[in-house]
Amino acid sequence: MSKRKEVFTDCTLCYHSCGCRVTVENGTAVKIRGLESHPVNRGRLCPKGAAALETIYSPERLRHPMKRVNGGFRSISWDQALDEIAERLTLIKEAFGPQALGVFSGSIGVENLEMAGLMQRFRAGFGSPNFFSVESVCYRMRIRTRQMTFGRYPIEEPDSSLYILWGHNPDESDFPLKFALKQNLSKGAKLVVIDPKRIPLADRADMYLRIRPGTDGALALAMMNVIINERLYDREFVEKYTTGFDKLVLHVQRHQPEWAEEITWVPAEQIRNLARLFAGTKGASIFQGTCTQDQTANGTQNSRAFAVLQAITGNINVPGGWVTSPPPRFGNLGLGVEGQPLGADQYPLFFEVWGRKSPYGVVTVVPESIPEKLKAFLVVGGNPLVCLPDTNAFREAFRKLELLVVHDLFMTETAQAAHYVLPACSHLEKWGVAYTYNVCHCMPYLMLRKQCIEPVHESWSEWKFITEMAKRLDMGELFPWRSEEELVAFELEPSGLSFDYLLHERPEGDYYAHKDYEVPEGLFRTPSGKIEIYSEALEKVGFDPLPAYLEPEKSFGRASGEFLEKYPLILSTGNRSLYYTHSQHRRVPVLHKRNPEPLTEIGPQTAKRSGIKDGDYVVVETNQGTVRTKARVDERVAEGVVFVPHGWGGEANANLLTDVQCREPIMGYPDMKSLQCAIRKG
Ligand SMILES: Nc1nc2c(c(=O)[nH]1)N[C@H]1C(S)=C(S)[C@@H](COP(=O)(O)OP(=O)(O)OC[C@H]3O[C@@H](n4cnc5c(=O)[nH]c(N)nc54)[C@H](O)[C@@H]3O)O[C@H]1N2
Ligand SMILES: Nc1nc2c(c(=O)[nH]1)N[C@H]1C(S)=C(S)[C@@H](COP(=O)(O)OP(=O)(O)OC[C@H]3O[C@@H](n4cnc5c(=O)[nH]c(N)nc54)[C@H](O)[C@@H]3O)O[C@H]1N2
Ligand code: SF4
Ligand SMILES: [Mo]
Repeated sequence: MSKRKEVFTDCTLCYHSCGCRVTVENGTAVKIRGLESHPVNRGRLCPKGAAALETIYSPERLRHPMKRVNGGFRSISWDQALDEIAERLTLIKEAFGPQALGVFSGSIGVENLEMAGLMQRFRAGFGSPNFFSVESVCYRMRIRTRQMTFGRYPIEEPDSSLYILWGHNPDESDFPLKFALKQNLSKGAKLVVIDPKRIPLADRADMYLRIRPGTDGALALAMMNVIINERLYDREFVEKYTTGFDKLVLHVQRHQPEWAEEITWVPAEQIRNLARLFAGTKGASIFQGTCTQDQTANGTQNSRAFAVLQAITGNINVPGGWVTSPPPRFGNLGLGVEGQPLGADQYPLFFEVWGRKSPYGVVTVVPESIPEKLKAFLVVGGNPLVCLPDTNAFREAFRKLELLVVHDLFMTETAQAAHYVLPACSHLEKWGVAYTYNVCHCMPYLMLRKQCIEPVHESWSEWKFITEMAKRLDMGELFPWRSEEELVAFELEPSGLSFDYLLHERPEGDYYAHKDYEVPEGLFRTPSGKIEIYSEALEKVGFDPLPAYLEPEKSFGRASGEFLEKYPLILSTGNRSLYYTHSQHRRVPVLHKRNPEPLTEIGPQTAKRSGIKDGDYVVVETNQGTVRTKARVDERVAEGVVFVPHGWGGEANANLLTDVQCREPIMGYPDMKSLQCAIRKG
């Protein structure tokens, strides 16, 4: 008799963690659908999620552990692979000290608590502070900055009265938001789009601002100028809850809309109108791009400016504004370790604010740290040789490693460069905790990720891999959980929602805390107890304590005339595609069919000037390298701007163009959005 079951679990193919129901027949997952009772997606799945089974049962999944031998790979057993890796790690530790090990997890580790937590525990047990992740290229900067300003992390509520999509395109990158937004637009909510590309949502917007990439901070400062000088700010909120407003008043006087018009390409009148609309709406939210605003010279200050705009208009803890909710309480997998990770001395605010430390090092300093400081690198759930900036710099550095180990589902570009490649379980093959804030008025939500099927081929979960490796390095006692279920139960225990409850009573998940719109005493956990418009934390490390504007390093304002002559166009990389997560999913035929090739996007005038027609092959060149793709000529793209998508490998890899030395000065993020390039037919 055939055995059939239906399992409620979450999708981790991107960080939204949508709920899904998986039908399993005789041990094989045969169907996947969206889970109606899950508040993030309410039964819907995006094309990636709907095609999850094709990813999981892909014929290209890694089958066995592999070892590099004579430039090729040979299959070996898990036991042998782990014995050899442990032996090499021990030798490296003896010769160079434990800090010579770096561990890295990609965006998968952001939504996969077990992955990131186990990696942190492993590196701490080994004695190395060097944990890196995409957190130092992605939205951690915004979290850090909001923490510095509010003492906590308020976020955009999906049901808003005024959506300001500030370098954010939910149609491609934010599946849950796109539904909330469209529903609220039909109920009368307003929409503003600030983007150098007229994204389709701009056609429905009340205002569309075509901004020069990398100049968002100047626009935000000019909005403050208008809001303050026209007395549109929320006086009561400012007086009661903020500190430093008087200094801001003086500070923004020089940032008139006309000043910003020259920098941003946005007409001064439009800036005034936007400032009035924003300040005149209670329940307005800036939805800042999830990485767009970080990967640029003014990154930290952009996030500061958005935080201050929300604060001075009183759009904090009001329905539709930025809202705080209680942080999750989980059993802590990460452990403390002596010393600071690489990059912490150069970019101290990324690592520590008011004694509150984060576990992350700054990944852009990794290439220069190899081979002197790092000898071994362990990559779990990431593809740095496509996704981190400056592929050539990383590739060259990785070549100098004594040991590179990759744990992944597929033979990625990074895996191809490794000494050992280890097959990993997909999310349907392991247990875990799925949590999210960004649903139903930001109420924090927890779900149990359930193992639906047995591991495919010889895949191991992170728990099994790390635990087995730890045993061989004499730190088995740090990993006492006898099963993955035990580990997950440990994580869940402090949350108040137990493993058994989430397994048997609420398989669709549950809210783990309630949120209200009050501003109770002690909400803002800053040294002053108030929202810090003037940030002493920034001042202490030598940066402007008030929101400021810095031109992109390679742009008109800062680069030499000679450089700009050679690279006259602005380059922005990494606009998302609904069909892929970063470098993933290109092997899935239904997804590949929908987005079959990388396309460099330019406006019609820019194309004409370079003699390029839609569909021509083009070469995009920066001071770092070249990329070759077909061109898409699209009048939606601002003239003078070139968009190259990221995540494609080979000659289309956008990170052949980026520069690991071109960094945001406060937190060390790479500039991926406002570089300079040239384009030609080729
Ligand atoms: N389908 C899918 N979804 C994803 C991901 C994925 O790979 N695939 N990745 C996830 C991750 S890890 C992240 S970080 C997020 C990224 O999410 P976001 O950073 O929000 O990126 P996008 O939604 O692609 O929107 C970027 C928009 O910003 C515009 N833009 C580019 N440069 C500038 C600029 O300088 N200023 C302004 N104002 N606009 C600019 C682009 O034209 C584009 O429309 O997406 C997440 N969601
Ligand atoms: N030029 C440019 N570059 C960018 C960006 C940009 O905008 N422009 N955006 C950056 C941003 S914001 C981000 S977040 C990064 C993303 O960078 P990465 O996270 O490195 O990118 P992915 O391609 O998602 O790599 C994830 C890898 O994990 C594997 N994987 C999936 N599930 C599991 C699992 O459960 N276990 C294990 N062990 N492996 C798994 C996948 O097969 C894949 O190879 O890219 C960055 N790169
Ligand atoms: S948006 Fe798509 S890929 Fe992301 S979690 Fe939801 S269904 Fe999965
Ligand atoms: Mo990201």
